[in-house]
Amino acid sequence: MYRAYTTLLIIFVLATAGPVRADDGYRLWLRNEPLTDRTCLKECNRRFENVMITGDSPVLKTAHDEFIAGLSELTGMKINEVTEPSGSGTIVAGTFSSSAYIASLLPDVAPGHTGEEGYIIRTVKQGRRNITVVASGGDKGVLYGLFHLLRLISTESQLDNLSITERPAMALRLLNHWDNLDGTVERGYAGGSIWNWHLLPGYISPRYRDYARANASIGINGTVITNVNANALALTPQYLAKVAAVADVMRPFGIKVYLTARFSAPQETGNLPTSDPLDPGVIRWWKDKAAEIYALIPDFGGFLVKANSEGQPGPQNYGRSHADGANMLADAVSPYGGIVMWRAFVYDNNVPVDRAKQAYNEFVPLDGKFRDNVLVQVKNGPVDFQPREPFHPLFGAMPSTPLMMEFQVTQEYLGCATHLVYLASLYSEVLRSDTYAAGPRSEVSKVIDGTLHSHSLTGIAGVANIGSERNWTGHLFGQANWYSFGRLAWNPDLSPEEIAMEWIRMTLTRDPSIASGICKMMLSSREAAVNYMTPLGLHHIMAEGHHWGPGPWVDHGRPDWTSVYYHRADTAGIGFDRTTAGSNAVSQYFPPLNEVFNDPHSCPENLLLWFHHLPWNYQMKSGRTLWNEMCLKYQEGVNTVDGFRGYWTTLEDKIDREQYEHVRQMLAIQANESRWWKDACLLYFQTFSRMPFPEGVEQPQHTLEYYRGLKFYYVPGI
Ligand code: GCV
Repeated sequence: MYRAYTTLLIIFVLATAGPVRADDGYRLWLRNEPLTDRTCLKECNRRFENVMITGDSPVLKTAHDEFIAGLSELTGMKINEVTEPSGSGTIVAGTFSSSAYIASLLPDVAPGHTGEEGYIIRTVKQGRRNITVVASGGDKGVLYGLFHLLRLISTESQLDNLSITERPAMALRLLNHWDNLDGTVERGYAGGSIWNWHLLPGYISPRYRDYARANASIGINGTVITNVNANALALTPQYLAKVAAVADVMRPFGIKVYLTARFSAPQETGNLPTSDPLDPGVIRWWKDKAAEIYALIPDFGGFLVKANSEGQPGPQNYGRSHADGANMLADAVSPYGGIVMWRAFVYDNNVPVDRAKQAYNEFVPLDGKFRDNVLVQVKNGPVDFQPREPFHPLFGAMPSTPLMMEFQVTQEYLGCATHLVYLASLYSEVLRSDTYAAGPRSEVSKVIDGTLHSHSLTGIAGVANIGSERNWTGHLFGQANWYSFGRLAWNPDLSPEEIAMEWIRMTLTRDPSIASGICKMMLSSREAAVNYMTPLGLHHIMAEGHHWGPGPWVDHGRPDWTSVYYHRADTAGIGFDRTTAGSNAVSQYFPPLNEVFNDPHSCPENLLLWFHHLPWNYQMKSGRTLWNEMCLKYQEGVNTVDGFRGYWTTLEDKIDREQYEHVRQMLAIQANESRWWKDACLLYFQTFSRMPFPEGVEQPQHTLEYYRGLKFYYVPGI
């Protein structure tokens, strides 16, 4: 009796004592923690106890299995599979063509309204019975619609009178893996590659499937599984068999596989004397290669190419243009519906006056010269994924060419996987920037979603932060960056706040006040990182090679790989003069932006030193000198992270203990590293400003010599 009582007591304590589970993060935002809200559970019982999903294609089968599994995990309900609506509520899901019944439930919806990937979720009343219809013109739309419904349930959102119509803004929503065939990941901080090339195709890791379902749940429909610094071996028969095995896992989740193409592959693995894109032998080689790939992978997506950049081979090696190279590959894959994504991140061996201008100078003259199945993939800013850059001036400047956005999800320049930096704020800032290409309201999002210049081939890519670590992304909050990339690729108008709240509710907690506290922290985290790393438009002042810590003193080697090239600090002032009197990069922007950026008084202060070289005592809008403002910005960044640490400790016992402890330790590292950035940068810049630190700025912990002397070995990602 006593023993039974004790057991009962233990069960009671476990069930009521708050989060005692240990969540290692593997399940991402799909952890489907059982609902506790009684009203929501009652609603689910009333509306969703019967499920009728029509169609039996592989994607619809995935949709069916995912929905049934998700709903059972969330609600614990016994779900009845029915062939016609019954009971008090039924979910009816399928394509318009798979079921005349579905079409009859939505008589006002014209065929084709949702497209293949969009969907409608609607509550239809039949007497006292509630039918929730999830319908699409294509199988993938049904999959995405059911994941949307699961998200509504998981976030305990309102479930009655649903009337939702969704269509993705971009056709191609891709992850780019900078994963090498040797299992390392360039700029990857979450362990090794998830692709086990050695064991493929014989062994299919369960992780591939879990990766696919996570991506499908946020609408990602393609993955480039190899590094843009490409290895020609990936295109050999041995490796193509491995790629085909990965594609087989991705297909039922609506995800296409793409590869990077090494431009010199015809010579390296094909034994041709040249890789000249106009050479008939080379053209033949790529056509045969495409035929070989499509025989193995009928839905192969196409190629992503980095050419004539950072030592990669390309058409310019043969005196040909980027368009010549891209078009040759495009012709090879076009019979199969494949595409080519040609990167605009180029810089050649001659150091330009201003690297920020180079991509524009090389690509604008090629506008209109690419085949219809080519997209030019452009990084969000003109230099390289810095904590803050202005949007890339190519957006809007190539009206006859589909431009694809490339964001970095992995945090190469944002503290690697150690810092909590919520990137939806960065993505959204860029997507919402007005290019003025066709007058006001010509936002970057309208360039890439094709509406500004009428393109139907549209896309967006995110350089993945995914690795072999158990929690996928190293830092738990890195998952939010993967999640928000997918959500913004689907709908660039979503706010960082609503995306964060979805992610928090599905990943961490449904408690409204805790969720909003965590959300606040996430929303201020990107600005905090900008402040403690590169405030006021500073950029590219990181350490050499690993790009993790500060290195404003880096001054040797190729000039446009140094820091001094970018900050140009001297006793007169600091900043890169890109005005009409300087490198004139401002002229690459449309009016009135070029004028706004050209004048330090109208230039947004958060980009001031990107465009201007200004004296240390230049007066800022706050009335402070530039030097004082810079010092206080660095300090503000540090203080914000200290605030995160303090706030996080209030969550002990309120969220899962493993999640809590993981983030607690990461924030402690981030707080130290934010001081490292502040101290190193301010001490270095002080050698030029020769001014004291203003009140409110903590004294540096070490000397400049100490920071300059720090050496690190084996930093991941190089
Ligand atoms: C894949 C930066 C990174 C490189 C990366 C390159 C690119 O230079 O440091 O690691 O190479 O961008 O985007 O091609």
